[in-house]
Amino acid sequence: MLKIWGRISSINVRKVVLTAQLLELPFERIDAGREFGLTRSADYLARNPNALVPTIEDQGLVLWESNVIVRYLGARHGEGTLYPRELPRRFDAERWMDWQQTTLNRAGRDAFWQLVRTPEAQQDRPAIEQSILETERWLTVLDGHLAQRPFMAGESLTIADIPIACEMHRWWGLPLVHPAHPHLQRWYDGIRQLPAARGVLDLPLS
Ligand SMILES: N[C@@H](CCC(=O)N[C@@H](CS)C(=O)NCC(=O)O)C(=O)O
Repeated sequence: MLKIWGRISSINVRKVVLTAQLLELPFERIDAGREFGLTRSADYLARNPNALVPTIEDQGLVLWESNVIVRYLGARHGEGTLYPRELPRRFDAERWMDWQQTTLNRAGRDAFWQLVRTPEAQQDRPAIEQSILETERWLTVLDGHLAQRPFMAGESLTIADIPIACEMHRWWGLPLVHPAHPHLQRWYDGIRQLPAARGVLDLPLS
């Protein structure tokens, strides 16, 4: 059975759990990271020398890097559905996954860490404001993209939607006044209502 190491409070672990649930794969999740420790044990380091979560083991294959795990699970268990067969569509999806990690996540990190994981008296307001400014720029890009198509890479849900849905769960969970992005909201609501999103996109942030 697929094994997933990582605490569910991590956005990167949530991506993997959401993928497994969308693919209806049986899996075992082992809490690891932050308050759960384990990531510095010799066993864990042998699987993931970064001492970070998530890590998976599937049919003897050990993998880390959340978006790579999403790609792998899609390729192995969801070819033609979550993982597009046609190269133009597949790489369209791939592009948005890299964009999530390099652009959207980077923009939103400071606001998340400051507002959720930093005591109020120590919060860095200018860093929060900058993070909001940058993120809103990218949410406008997403809203325009989703005004033209139902899902990130076209007509149906693919691997591209997973990291971005997890990112939106985290961003829209922040105690901020959020400007409206109607197309992005419509897309996110559709994913959040899927049975596979339970225990992932309905969790409070911590
Ligand atoms: N690029 C990696 C980042 C992994 C990462 O930074 N994981 C964080 C949680 S989101 C972590 O392990 N933090 C330390 C901990 O939880 O102990 C991925 O996408 O998997």
